[in-house]
Amino acid sequence: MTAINPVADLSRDGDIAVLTLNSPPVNALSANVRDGLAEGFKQAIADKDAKAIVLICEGRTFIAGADISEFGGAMKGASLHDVQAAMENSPKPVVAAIHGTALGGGLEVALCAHYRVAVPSAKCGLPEVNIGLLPGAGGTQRLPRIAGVEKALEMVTSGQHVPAKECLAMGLIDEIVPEGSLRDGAIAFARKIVAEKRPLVKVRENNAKVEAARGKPEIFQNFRKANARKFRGFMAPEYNIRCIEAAVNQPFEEGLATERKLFGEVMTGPQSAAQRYAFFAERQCNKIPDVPAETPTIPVKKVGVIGAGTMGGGISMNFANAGIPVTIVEVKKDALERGLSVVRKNYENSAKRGRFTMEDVEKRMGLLKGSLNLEDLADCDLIIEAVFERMDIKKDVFAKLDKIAKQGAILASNTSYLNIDEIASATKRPESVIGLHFFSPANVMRLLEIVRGEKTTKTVIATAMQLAKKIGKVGVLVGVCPGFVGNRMLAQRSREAQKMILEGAMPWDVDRVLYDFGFPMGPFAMGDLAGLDIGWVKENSRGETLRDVLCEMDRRGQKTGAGYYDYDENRKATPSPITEKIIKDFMAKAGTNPRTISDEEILERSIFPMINEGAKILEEGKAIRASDIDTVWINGYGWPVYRGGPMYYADQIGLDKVLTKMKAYQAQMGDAFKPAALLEKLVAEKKKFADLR
Ligand code: T1G
Repeated sequence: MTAINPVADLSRDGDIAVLTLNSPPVNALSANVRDGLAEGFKQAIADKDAKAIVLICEGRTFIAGADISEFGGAMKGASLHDVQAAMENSPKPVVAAIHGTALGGGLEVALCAHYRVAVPSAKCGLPEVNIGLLPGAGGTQRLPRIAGVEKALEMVTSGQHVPAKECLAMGLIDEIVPEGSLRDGAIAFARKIVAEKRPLVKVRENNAKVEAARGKPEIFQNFRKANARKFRGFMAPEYNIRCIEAAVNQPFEEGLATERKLFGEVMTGPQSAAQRYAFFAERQCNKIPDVPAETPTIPVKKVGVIGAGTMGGGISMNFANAGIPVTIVEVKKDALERGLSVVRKNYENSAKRGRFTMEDVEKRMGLLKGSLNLEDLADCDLIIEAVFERMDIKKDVFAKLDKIAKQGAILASNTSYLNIDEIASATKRPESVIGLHFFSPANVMRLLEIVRGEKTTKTVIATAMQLAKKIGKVGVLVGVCPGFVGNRMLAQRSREAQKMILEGAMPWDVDRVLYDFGFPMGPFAMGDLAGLDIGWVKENSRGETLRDVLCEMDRRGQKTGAGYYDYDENRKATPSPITEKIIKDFMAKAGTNPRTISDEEILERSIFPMINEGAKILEEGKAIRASDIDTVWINGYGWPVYRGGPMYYADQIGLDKVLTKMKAYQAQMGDAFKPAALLEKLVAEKKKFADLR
C-alpha cells in the first residue's frame, strides 16, 4: 500500500488498484482530498499491472460533498474538475464504491467513474440547493443524462437523499453489493467488467434522456408552477432548474459552462452565505461548553407521554418513528381513543402520500400503547408531560410521577414557557427534570427547545440532546425564562403587531410585509390557523380586546370560517370588512386617529424588538450563542433560511442601524424599544453578534 497523502492511500488487490480516502468526518472534498484523488488516479492509471481502479472511502460515508468550510476562501490544491477529467478519461475502468451518503461533489465524482456500486443502505443526492447552491461539478449535466430530466429536477431542487435501490432502478448505480462487503463487492465487480471487456462508459456521452426532453419547455414550466410556493423567495431552486434546462438544450460542454456561470452567481450571492451559516449554526447547537461530548447518557428504550391531545400525540409519533415504544396516558378513555385515532389518521395520510407503507403504519402504531394509569409509566426511561399549560396541573403531575417513575428516569415537561425549576420543585429529583418544548405540529416541526433547569444534570442534558438527533429534531439548549428563546422573542413581534393594527395598519398589511420578507405567513394569519381562542375563556371575556370581540362573535379562526380574515369553503383568506370595522370602532373609542404605517416601519417594529430581545437572552445566558437563536427561529418559526436568522440578519444590516432605529422608536413609543445593553456594547465596540464566542 502506498500512502499518497494524509488522507489517501493506494493499494492493489491482484490486478485491481484500490484508491482509499480517509478524511473524517465525512470525506468532504477538501484540498487534501482533491490532491489525494489527483495523485492517486495518476499513479493508478500509470500502474500497468492494474486493470481497473476502485475508489472507496473509510469511515461513515463516501464523499459527502465539497468541503463547505472552505467556501469563501481561496481554493488551494488540485481542482475538482481536473480530478473528474482524469477519472472520466482513464484508459482503464474506474468503479466508485459507495456507502453512507454520496452527496454533492461526492456524487459528482462518482458520476465521472465509468461504473458505480453501492451497499443497500447507501444513498445518493445533490443537496447543494439546501445551502443555496447548485451542483457545480457537472452534476446538473450528468444526472439528467442518467436519471432523466424529471427525476433530476426533483433531486436537485429537493436535495433528497435517494436510497440505493431507487438509484439502481434509475441507473445511477450499476450494482448493489452485500452490506458490509463493499470493498470485496466493488473489487469483484471491477474484475467482472474487466473480464467482460465492458465499455468505459462516460455519462456525459449518454444524450438520449436529455434529447427526449428537447423541445418540451412545458416540462420546466409545469415544474416551476407546481413548486412556486415552496421555492418562493429562494434563488437556488430556480438556478438549479436553469442548469437542467441547459443540459437539455445545450451540448455538454456548453451546459457545463452555463452551470459554472450560474454556480458563480449563487455562490457569491447573499442567500448561500446565509444558508451555509445556517448549516453550521445547526451543528454548533450540539456543542455545549459545560457538557462535554463524552458525557455519559441514559439509554432511552421506553418513553411515556402524558396527554394524548395534539401535542401528546405528535410527540409520541416522533418516538414511534424512531422505533422507540411509547405508552400514552390519558385520564379519560374517550380522549385516549380520540388521540390514538388522530395518530393513526396522520400515519395513514402519510402512507397515502407515499411517504411510507401501510405496514409501516401498523409497525408504528404497534409501538404506541394507550393507558389510563400513570402507574404504567413506572418502567419508562423518559416521561414527557404534555398536559394543560397551567403550573398547578403540571406540578400535580410531576409530584405523582416522582412517586411512580423508576430511579434515574428523566421527567420532562413540554411546557412552552413555564418555569422548569418550579415544576421540578414538585419532585424530589430536580436533577432529572428537564424541558422538552416541541413545536406544533410536534411530528413535523424540527425544532426542540431543550430547557435546562438549575439542577438538571449534564447526563440528562446530554441524553436529551442525543435523543433530539435520534428522533430527527434540532435540539437547542435554552435557559429557564418566560417563553425560553423562541416564544420570548415572538412576544415582542406579537405586541407590536397588535399595537400597529390599532394605529392604522390592518392585519393584512402586517401579514403581507412579513410574508414578503419570507415568513410562511404573518402573525394574524397564524392566529387564525392556530385558533384565536387558545387560552380564551368565554366567561371571563369582556370585549376589551380585538381578540375577545372576535371570539365572542365566534370568529375564532379558520376552524369557524372567520377570524381576522374571512375564509371560503377552501379556507382561502380574504381581508374582512367586519374585522376592519371592529378595529375602527376600537380606535374611535380610544380617540386614535389612524395613520398610514409604512411597510418599512411594520418590518422594523416586527423584527428589531425581536433582535433586541435576542440580545437580552444572550446577556442573561438563556441561549449559548447568537447562532443558536437563529437556529430556533429558522426551525421553529419559519424564519426564511436564506436570511440566516434574526441575529445573522441584524449583523448583515448593521447593529448600528438596529440601535439607531430602536432609540428612535423608544423616543416615540416608549421603553418597549429600550435597547439591550449588549446591543449598545457591540455597537460601541464596532462588533457583531457573530463576534461573540
Ligand atoms: N463540508 C464540511 N463539513 C461537513 C460537510 C461538508 N460538506 N458535511 C458535514 N460536515 C461536518 C459537519 O459540520 C459536522 O461537523 C460533521 O461533518 C458531521 O455532520 C461542488 C459545491 C453528510 C448527511 O451539502 O448533509 O458539494 O459538527 O452532524 O447528521 O457541487 O452532514 O462534527 O464538527 O451533519 O451524520 C454538498 C452536507 C456540499 C452535504 C451527515 N454536500 N452534509 O449527517 O452528521 S456543496 C452537502 C450533510 C458541494 C459541489 C458542491 C450531513 C451528512 P462537526 P452532521 P450527520
